[in-house]
Amino acid sequence: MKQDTDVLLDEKRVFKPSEEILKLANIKDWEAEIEKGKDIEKYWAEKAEQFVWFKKPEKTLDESNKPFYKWFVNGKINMAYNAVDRWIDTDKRNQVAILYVNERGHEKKMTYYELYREVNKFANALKNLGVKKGDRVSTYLPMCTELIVTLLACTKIGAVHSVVYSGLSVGAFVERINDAEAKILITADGTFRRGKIIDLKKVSDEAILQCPTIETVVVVKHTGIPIEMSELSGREIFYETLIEGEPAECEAEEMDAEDPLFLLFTSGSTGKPKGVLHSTAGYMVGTATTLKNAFNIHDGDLWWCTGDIGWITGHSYLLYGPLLLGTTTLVYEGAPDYPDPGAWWKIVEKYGVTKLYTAPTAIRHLMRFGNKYTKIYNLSSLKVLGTVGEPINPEAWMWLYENVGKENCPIIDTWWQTETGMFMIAPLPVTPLKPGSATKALPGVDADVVDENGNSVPPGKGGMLVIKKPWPSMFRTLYKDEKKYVDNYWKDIPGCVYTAGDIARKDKDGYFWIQGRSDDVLKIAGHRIGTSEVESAFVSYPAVVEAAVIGKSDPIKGEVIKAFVILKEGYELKTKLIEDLSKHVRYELGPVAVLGQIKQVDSLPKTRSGKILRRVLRARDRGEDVGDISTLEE
Ligand code: 6R9
Repeated sequence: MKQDTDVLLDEKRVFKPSEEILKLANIKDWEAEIEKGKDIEKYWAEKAEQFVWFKKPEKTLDESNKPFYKWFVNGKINMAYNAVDRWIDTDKRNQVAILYVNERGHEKKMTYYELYREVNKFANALKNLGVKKGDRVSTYLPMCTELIVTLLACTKIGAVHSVVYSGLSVGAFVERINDAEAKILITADGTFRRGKIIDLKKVSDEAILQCPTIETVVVVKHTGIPIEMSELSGREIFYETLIEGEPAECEAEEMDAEDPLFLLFTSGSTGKPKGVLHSTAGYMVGTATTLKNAFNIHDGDLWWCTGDIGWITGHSYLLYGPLLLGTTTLVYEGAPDYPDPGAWWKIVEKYGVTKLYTAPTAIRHLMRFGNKYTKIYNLSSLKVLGTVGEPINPEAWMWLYENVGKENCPIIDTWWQTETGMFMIAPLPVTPLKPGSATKALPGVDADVVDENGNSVPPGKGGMLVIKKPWPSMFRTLYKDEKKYVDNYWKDIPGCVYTAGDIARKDKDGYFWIQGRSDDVLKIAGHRIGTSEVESAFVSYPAVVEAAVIGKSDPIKGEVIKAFVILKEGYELKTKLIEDLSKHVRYELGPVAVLGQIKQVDSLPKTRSGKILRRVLRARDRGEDVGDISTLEE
């Protein structure tokens, strides 16, 4: 949701931590910790000591080939070893690692030891399928324990995982698998959603026909609906058949600190989604440290991140961060309001969730039902709340603070990105909070708001949000596109500065107020989608000649799609065509592409070089001044 920061900068409310929060805090002095984090090498080197290394790094940071930074040079480490194996020899062995719950009330608990055994079995099975270090393995799975097992099994043997979000459809699926040149696909029969079962296998069957690199499809029986397995023997195999009889021990592959860990596709402002590549050690250090700091994680916590594993939020803070800290992580499969709008609060009460991390769009959705449901259930186990995905508007912040947190829980508004891998701007529980501000950069992170010359802008003035020093869990490149990595992120400002693509302001206290994207990336219900992707989906429909797409603000989703289409002669935008077009876009991109409005036009504003001026469409749509249109063709 785009923030009106002029109004927000006048925000006078400041929420100071209570005595109890101060007492429980791992870090009690926020400013002092930020000071400590200014020596980034020293700070992050210390944080790296929490892990078991096969070989300690020789150097913390190598800046010799900017922006291709290297962290923990020549260190040898393994993710799965540190997230799972390490706990087996401690009293966490029988602690629940994963608590899976679904909207039907079914639950499944996996202790660290059970997780260890299953990861090893699946890792051995993957090896038998010919998967080697560096090979790509894709998943198209619902939120389930097998997804977590798969990803950990990949990291155990050094395979690079590439998760395709189960809400994406055929078009997006094919593109991602082919770009990753994945060898193996793990999918499931279906997923539970709002009382229905969504058939994932059908999507995967259709998509896989266009994915020549896939050698084997592994199918998880998750919902139990009948499915058809392929006739081609050997190509499709059930997960349970595959791991049957596999040994429950598997040696962890010694990975170089910089070896790739995973690929995750995300939308940019131009072209197709790009594969964001994360590497091993830095990502581990960054995610574990920021989670521990921002949410004050300690033994006994029940951590619940409501984000899907298909997005970076799920990778960093549902799976890896929590397990690296030896926490219990809750995996929920279902919608927040099914079977009723008390679904989440019921889970908080039943299991005693202590830390809840969610999205502003979900909060705004649940706010509509008032405070009835948050009153029915006892939410007193909650200690810290957090949000991610888009700016949180002060109304949603206050609702969460008062009705869910009962004015006892700090709200950790975390600004970060797929590319950053970890939280970048966020408070600690002891930070004085202002509703709607993510406060300041975390210790060890150097963020700023600058003009096009890279100079810090004065308080209250808008500018580009940048990161001035490298951070350990930074992405290392865009898969197979180093040029785009450099051009898109590191070239806008002189010197080697990372531009995030967001506009922000700082107030007189140095607090950041993020305004939204400065490029053609939409955030629909917190999900990132590029206008160009949506436009290509439109023009791949026979009746459409040309399309331009902008974001339209929406009270719940933050933004939805408004499309302007030029139709072929003889076509008119009537109900049937609108329906067909909506269906087509959904088929190509999945339900994340929420259409707000489609409008038929005769022409689109373009530059002389033929680039669509979405800025002009946006301004006209909002009834604002269109600004400088000297480059407009006509
Ligand atoms: C983690 C994630 C990144 C973009 C980012 C920004 C927006 C995320 C935010 C936020 C304001 C926050 N964003 N968190 N804006 N306040 N707390 O969402 O990654 O999907 O890559 O999106 O999301 O615009 O640039 P990703």
